[in-house]
Amino acid sequence: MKTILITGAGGDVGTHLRRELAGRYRLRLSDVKPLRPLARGETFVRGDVRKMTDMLRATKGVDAIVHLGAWSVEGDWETILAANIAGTYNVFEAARRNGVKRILYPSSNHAVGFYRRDETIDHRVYPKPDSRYGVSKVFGEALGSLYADKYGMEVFNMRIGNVASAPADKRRLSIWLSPRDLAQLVSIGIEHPDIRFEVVYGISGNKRAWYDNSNAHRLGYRPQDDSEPWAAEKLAAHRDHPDARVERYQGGTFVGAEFGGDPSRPPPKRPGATRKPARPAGKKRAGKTAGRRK
Ligand code: 15L
Repeated sequence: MKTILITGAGGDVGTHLRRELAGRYRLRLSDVKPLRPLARGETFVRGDVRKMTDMLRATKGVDAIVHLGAWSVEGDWETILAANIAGTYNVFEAARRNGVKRILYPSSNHAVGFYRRDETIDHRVYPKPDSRYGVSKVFGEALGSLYADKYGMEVFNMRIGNVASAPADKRRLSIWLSPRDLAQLVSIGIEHPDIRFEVVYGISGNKRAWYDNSNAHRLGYRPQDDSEPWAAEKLAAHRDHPDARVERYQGGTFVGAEFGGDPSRPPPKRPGATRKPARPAGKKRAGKTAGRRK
């Protein structure tokens, strides 16, 4: 049985993952605060991602790492720098030094949050982060790319939408990821024999998705859930945000926060996104033209 390190295991996503992966892997849980009680098959190692020595200890002897330990929303620069930039570097570098090849990196929808909701984007689009938090996720993807190309690490980037037992609101109907679909995606990231560097979207099979998740499907992902059963309820409860940008862009409130641009000016066009309705049958999907990996 493989031993999997989960950093930041005490957070929301880690808590879902522990439950879903129980019995399938030996789980080494790491967090800044002790986690109690531990289930069978779990061990705990106290670890702060901001400290290289902690990460060297935590990553020793594991088969793969799910690196969840981070600041998980927008934050001031010092917080993002320490937890998400330095923290992610520490985990990749500690893994490299300990000979751990495979890292599952939970990127975020906020790495591409400045794409509009009437666009469908795939895994090859140019990043358009909507926040310092989103920038830190782009950094993590870039670091993974470097470690894959330079050191032969196997890096599986999941641009996660929102993990919850049910979609929280209208926006999350498009980006919801159920815990069991999260576990399926993570298992693919751990087990797939041909991972070098991949980007997939961490969403369930949502009818209202803004993403073309064909790369995840290519790797065998078959989501079991769809947010649609909650659609009527969430749409009825929805009230448009007073800031139109929050409704226009995929990143929602992360986009509106601290906005300093001219809202009447359209954002620069980047290759790789199509406006809905989706392309006519037979035409190439968005994202096949820019310098991308696949
Ligand atoms: C994320 O990346 C965050 O970690 C999570 O807290 C949510 O804000 C989620 O995105 C979202 O966009 O709903």
